[in-house]
Amino acid sequence: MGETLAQKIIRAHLLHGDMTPGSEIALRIDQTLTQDATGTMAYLEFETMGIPRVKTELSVAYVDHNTLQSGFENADDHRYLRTVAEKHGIWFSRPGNGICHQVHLERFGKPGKTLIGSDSHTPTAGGIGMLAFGAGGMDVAVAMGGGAYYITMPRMFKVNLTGALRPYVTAKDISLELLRILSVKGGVGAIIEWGGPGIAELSVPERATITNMGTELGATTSVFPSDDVTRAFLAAEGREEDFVPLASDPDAQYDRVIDIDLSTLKPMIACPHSPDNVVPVETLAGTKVDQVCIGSCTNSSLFDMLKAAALLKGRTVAPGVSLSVSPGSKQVLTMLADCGALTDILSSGARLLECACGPCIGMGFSPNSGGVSLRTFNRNFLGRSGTKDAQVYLVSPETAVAAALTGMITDPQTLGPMPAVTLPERFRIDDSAMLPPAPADKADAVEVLRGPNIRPFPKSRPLPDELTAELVLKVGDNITTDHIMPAGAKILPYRSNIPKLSEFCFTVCDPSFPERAKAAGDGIIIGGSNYGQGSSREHAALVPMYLGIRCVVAKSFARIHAANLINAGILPLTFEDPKDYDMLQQGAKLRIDGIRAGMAAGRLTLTDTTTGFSCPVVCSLTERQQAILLAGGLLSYTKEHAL
Ligand code: MIC
Ligand code: SF4
Repeated sequence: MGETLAQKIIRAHLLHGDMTPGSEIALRIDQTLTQDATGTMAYLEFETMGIPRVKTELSVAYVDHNTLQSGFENADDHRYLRTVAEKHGIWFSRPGNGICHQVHLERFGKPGKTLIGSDSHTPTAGGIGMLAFGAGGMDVAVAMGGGAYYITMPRMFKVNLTGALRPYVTAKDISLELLRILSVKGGVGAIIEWGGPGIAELSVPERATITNMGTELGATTSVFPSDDVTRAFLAAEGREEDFVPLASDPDAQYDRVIDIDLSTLKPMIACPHSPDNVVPVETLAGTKVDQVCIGSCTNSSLFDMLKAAALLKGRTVAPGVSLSVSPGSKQVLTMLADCGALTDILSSGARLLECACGPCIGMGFSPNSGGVSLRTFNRNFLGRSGTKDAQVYLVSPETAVAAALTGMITDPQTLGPMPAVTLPERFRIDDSAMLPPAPADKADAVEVLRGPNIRPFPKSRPLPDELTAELVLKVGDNITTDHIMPAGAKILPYRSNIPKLSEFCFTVCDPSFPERAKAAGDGIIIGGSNYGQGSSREHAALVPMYLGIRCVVAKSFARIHAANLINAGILPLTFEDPKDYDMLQQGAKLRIDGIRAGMAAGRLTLTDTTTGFSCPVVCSLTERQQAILLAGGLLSYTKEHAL
């Protein structure tokens, strides 16, 4: 039987395990990336492993999230990242060089290679035929040290594209349509492969928009074949030698096939506060808009920016709208300047922001109170923009420009003929903002510089055999990591300072949580389904661990967050019968006995000692994961076991 493209890459990198869906596999990782908001922790973890140089083919430290420097904290982090990278054999992408996923695609992505990154949108590199996964910082640290990356072998989904997109209908609309069909849980446990005749028309950056948003489906990753389109992109980046052709076998088997006829698609929009809350743009036409943002790792390529510039040319942003444009990379920005498109953007009244994540993570440009913001981004979770009562919608660059010009949600198809946009055959190659690591024989002389914002990594405790703990928080379905550990300009600077960060934990849901959790000593959180969706931030596990959380019992977990909980030494359990969720009330005293034996048997009993209610809970952990928990987290485990 033939293999899918993802199965071929997995087989070529398989270190342990068998490729039966649902069983644990260990993969050799060729490349890693970090961004600054998760990177500081990842490198602190790497340092504690005592390995002098990374063992990957390539590791890169990007700075793109915490670029506002309203105090010393972010600048300290940048300096730490630059020096720790230089010492340990890691490339350093300076602030201003661009968003990690966009720059990685341009300069480093290679078809057929594996990549893990401490950012959930690392699957963006699937647009160039890489098998790329978002992971917690500790997993990235282990991979940098030459250790394997463990995942559950996914099922294989295929999205088969036929037909061709009509003007004003874009790659973003394909992603939104798939979110409408599958929901934010629809890709859980699966790799999504894209194929069919329709992909020939999609450039690598458009493919990357789609693989980027696969994260919002909960998918393990998403991947496109490597074909003539890939070769042309690599040639434009001056890296044609990195091209290898890759495709699934004609008789490859998929667990699910979804057909989308591109010619029937319309411009789509995701409504507040979830990326799967999708309807056609035309159904909301006329809704007043306060703010429009174009950029983010989803839609900040040269192609996206040129289209936006062509539509803005000679026109003026509506008086009530504030429009921001953040190109994805220095390459994109300088090419916009070279061809004059930047002038068209600025003349329209747009505000140019840095080549960074910016408004996507609430790092500036928060909407006005109750404001309606249309963004070309990938997430619109409650409060993520920095304005709690803002209404954030997700759209394509074309729909974003239409709203910026008219002041209301507008189907871009009403703007008249779409101006032609062509991409140059060669991109502008200037890697001056990408600093190489010190050569191995000079590394000893590099001093790693730390400021007062860089606090030591918090210590986790081995899991006890009997746990008595307070149910400190009960939350509902689809709790995101933005609920657990909010971000934004005020909080992100403390990503290297867990004690300070803990003051903000879960405050979106309950401002009293940090105080109550601390006072409770040991704590348990009860969650609904898809607990921990969204970001890869391990802080959403490290901070609860610091506040005394020992266990989370949920109806189901998002993949990266479940791994982060285990890495932090927190026991993730699921209800055998989801109805038992209703029987537990916040404040109850809970007990779990015989944890060691129960983990091995896959089943434990949770008892509410306040009411006497008890219920079975499922503990589906591999032996390795059990050992990590018993050791008190992945760092303690790696100290006991060779990588
Ligand atoms: C996000 O988009 O939520 C982030 C910010 O990029 C996160 C990483 C982080 O929290 O630092 C992610 O997607 O993993
Ligand atoms: Fe940055 Fe937003 Fe992309 Fe996360 S989703 S990497 S915050 S641009």
